[in-house]
Amino acid sequence: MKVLSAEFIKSAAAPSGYPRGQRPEVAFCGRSNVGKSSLINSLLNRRRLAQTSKTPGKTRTLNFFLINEHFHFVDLPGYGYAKVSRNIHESWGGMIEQYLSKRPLLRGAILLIDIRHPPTKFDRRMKEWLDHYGHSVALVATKADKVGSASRRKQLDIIRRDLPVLDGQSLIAFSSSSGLGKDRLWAVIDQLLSRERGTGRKD
Ligand SMILES: Nc1nc2c(ncn2[C@@H]2O[C@H](COP(=O)(O)OP(=O)(O)OP(=O)(O)O)[C@@H](O)[C@H]2O)c(=O)[nH]1
Ligand SMILES: [Mg+2]
Repeated sequence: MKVLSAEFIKSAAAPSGYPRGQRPEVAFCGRSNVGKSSLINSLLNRRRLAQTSKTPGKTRTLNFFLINEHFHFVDLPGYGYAKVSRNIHESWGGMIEQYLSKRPLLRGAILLIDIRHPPTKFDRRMKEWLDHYGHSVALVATKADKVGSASRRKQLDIIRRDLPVLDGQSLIAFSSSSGLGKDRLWAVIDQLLSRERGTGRKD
């Protein structure tokens, strides 16, 4: 995919704030600090379009980006970060769930897992939930620059087994710092975007 234009459109906490129109969307989800916003910047060749931080909990609402005037990327708030209050945590969960369950324009969800750690119960629950609702899902193992190639293979096997990654779902080792996995992930996103609306979805 050649990125000709990429811009931040809006932030939203509820469906009334989602962008209007019929542009297809791809959403990025995963634990706080796993690298969702960094991955979006890396895919779009922009350093600071999506805001990133060393501290988990940076992205707190749904952030919509318009790419090539044609489709949206949706940067979702992270889940599973223990230090936010229970209340906030629940409202984040609600925000993510509401979006993922009620957005007909959603063509696919990219679920990010940190390559250095086995999937958590939150990751497994998220994956189960996405599969249950019949979403097209692709898995990305982030921060691949932080492990050597032997360990990378081993960790990918663990993720594939524990999540689990089903037949037909991609699992891509990715690094926002080195660009590893970028072309493969764009190919997957291209495919998701070219699909007809709502194939296989259970609403
Ligand atoms: N080495 C390395 N660091 C990364 C990579 N991706 C993200 N990081 C770092 O991980 C931290 C978190 O990145 P973010 O992109 O803000 O993570 P996020 O998933 O958007 O986090 P929330 O918005 O809190 O949910 C930042 O310090 C990034 O620089 C990567 O591929 N390699
Ligand atoms: Mg973020």
